[in-house]
Amino acid sequence: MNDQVMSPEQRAANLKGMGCARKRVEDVRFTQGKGRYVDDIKLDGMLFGDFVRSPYAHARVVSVDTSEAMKVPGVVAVLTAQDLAPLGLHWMPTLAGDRQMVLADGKVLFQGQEVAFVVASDRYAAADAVEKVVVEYEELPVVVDPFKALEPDAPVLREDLEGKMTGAHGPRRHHNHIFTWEQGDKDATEAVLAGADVVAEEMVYYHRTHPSPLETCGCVAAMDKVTGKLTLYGTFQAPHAIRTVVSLISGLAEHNIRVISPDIGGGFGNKVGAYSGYVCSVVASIVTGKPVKWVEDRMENLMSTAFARDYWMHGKIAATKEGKITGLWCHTTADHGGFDACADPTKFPAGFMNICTGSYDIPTAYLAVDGVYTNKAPGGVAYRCSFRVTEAAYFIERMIEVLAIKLGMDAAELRRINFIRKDQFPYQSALGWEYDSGDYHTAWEKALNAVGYDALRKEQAQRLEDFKAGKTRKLIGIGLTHFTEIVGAGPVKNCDILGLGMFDSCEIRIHPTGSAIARLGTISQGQGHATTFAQILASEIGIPADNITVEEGDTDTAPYGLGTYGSRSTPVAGAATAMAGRKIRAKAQMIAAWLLEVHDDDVEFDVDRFVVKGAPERFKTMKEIAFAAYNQAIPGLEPGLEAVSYYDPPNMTYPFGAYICVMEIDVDTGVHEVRQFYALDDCGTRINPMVIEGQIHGGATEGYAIAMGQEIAYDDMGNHKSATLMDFFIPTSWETPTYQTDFTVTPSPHHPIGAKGVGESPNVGSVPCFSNAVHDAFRPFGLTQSHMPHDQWRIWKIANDLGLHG
Ligand code: PCD
Repeated sequence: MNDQVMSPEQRAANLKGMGCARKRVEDVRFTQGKGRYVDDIKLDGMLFGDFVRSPYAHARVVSVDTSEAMKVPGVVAVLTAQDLAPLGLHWMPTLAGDRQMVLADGKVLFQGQEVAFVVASDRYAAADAVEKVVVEYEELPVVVDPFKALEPDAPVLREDLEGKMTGAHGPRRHHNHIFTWEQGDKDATEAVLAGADVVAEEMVYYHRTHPSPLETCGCVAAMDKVTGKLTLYGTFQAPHAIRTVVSLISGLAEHNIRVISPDIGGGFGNKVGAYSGYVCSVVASIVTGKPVKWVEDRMENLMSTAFARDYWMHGKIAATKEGKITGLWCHTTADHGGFDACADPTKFPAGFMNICTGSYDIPTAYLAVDGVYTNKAPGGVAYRCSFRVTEAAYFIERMIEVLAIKLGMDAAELRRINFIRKDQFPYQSALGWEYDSGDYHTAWEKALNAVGYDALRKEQAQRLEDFKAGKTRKLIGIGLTHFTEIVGAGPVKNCDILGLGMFDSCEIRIHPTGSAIARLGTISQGQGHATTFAQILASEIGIPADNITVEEGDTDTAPYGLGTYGSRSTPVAGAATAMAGRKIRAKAQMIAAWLLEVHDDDVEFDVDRFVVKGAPERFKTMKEIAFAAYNQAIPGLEPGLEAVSYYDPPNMTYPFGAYICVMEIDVDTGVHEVRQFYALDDCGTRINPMVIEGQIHGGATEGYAIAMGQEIAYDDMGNHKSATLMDFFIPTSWETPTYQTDFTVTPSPHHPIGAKGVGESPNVGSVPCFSNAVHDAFRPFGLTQSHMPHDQWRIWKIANDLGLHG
């Protein structure tokens, strides 16, 4: 069929644009083992770096003797803080306005901290030499509990800050205190609490965990001494920001630095920050004039590069007897480890934790967060979470359950009567955000109906009878969650990282034959941007997605952008893509009008062409227009068809979802079984339903891991107890539940295509959902709060503490 006779629907389908479940184009190489990851990069004469790490969580470094290590065949250099000091590189700035040791300078503050960097001709020689570096330590008292860290006589962790009572985020009131961040109205909230019919209070702990991507962090630094150009390949979620930071801290001119993020095997927030390995590799390459590769192993990844969560959230929630919430109060103690290296926009030391009023119309609220130093690894990354949104969602979704218990109400009903109503959007929250759009009641009813909520409650009640009658040892828990996220950082006016405004970008070049390349400031780590961003463009400019290459991650070619994390690519770079597409379309319209010999206003866009209004048989396809752009002398128009857009979003987007989990719990063994998991997501306009479904499956599986077993644990001496995958729970297909996905569509009013982010939603929403299911099973026996992860032992312990073991 030629395109004269195809219907607009058929032509639209050919584009594989927005809404199409287009197969992921990147999977052609991934499924054939043809991806190119950092460790696949092999350069001539490449050397390998490896770290000597501290066995102690807190110790003075008395001496470092590298002489024996230097004798190991193949060893080229061993760097210590002393070598980096003359360059001013023994410490580096963190994303949170603190500074962090690149290599131990006088003391170590967490187990696994980098002490020396060995550079050798191969990785084995480097590892052998690591064993030969002799470090003399003098142990110091260890603090792993953030509450103990704030006691008056707690050991001083950061001696470099001694006497400095002001930090990056205001006053410090103790030597291990980092900041206090306050939002909302304290007095008003306390007045509401004092006069409320009902107040529920709880300490909700979201334990320390780790993103643990399949591929660990790594880089290859290659300094070309002839051209003076440094090429840095790495697992970077924000390649442009890394280029700027490398320039600022190394003094190399930014145009002489080229940062390349090749294929990335999962990021999940782990690859946002800057790590010692990057700095040491760059220095080693500059010093030796050879490329230097550093790739951490699994234990190093779990011990040193980043952590997530570790928030102690003390909450109070006030309501009327009928269950209308009147106030929310939260005080969080945030354990940041040895250095404050949290990855958050500069003005938000506790990220977007102030979204903790969730999906509810809460008139009065107050939030305070205290950041605290302990002898644990630094990081505080947004593990599939837009800067502490997951902590906020967990907090409010637990507090709602706790309030329901106090009120003796059904938790689904309690949510229903407190949701922000559809007609209240845009909604100004008590903690400072303007929610763009939402329709929570519709989503909630759809979810409850889909699982047959009333029947489930009846079944649960019957099971409880049977349990009490001694007929069964299994309880049923029904976990409910309605979450609201805030993603797409962000307006430049209030979101920056290290002073870099958080816009994003897209540059499009249409080739003469009607195909195109689009380059973006973001970088896919598995999300499928090459697939989905081409779909946005296909719909915007009428060129089939299959004819559009999407390229990211090379700072020499891509326009400047802030990268991919915080589910910001769709809200920000996706918007830039649509806007750049519209610029192309505007020029194409002028070309078409000239070709058709009519006025610009007399042609209109129709899927993949411009047609003369009222004369549909007269048209020029985008393919024809592209050719003309390069081959016709059009009066008043430059040749070519290119556009670039830098997009500063007017607001963030607020995706939401309704999740329900049905869990069977064996009281005697603590073994659980997820019988059903239903996930309804509303991310506004959906670009690719299949990609979205994949995102939900992946994120919910991470959420399942976090809620049911994954934990970064330390003993009292600061020894890391979960640095291998034997101890750190990663679900296999065996444990992974089956998911049922669903959706509603409430477009974002300010996004050019109405899309909101979705990548993080399933992690944010599923953790409270799984956790609420566990709690719900034991609600009839008086359980109000039990900390995650709900592994077998802890569930058994709940039952035992409640006297259910006879
Ligand atoms: N989408 C669609 N539609 C809508 C939305 C969205 O379709 N509406 C799609 C897109 O396009 C893409 C995805 O989906 O593709 C996602 O998106 P978003 O949400 O926008 O996001 P992004 O930015 O792109 O990404 C990020 C995210 C995050 S953040 C995370 S963690 C994770 C997620 O993503 N990571 C990952 N997902 C994933 N996947 C994979 N595979 N891998 C990875 O690594 Mo952070 O902050 O970093 O923590």
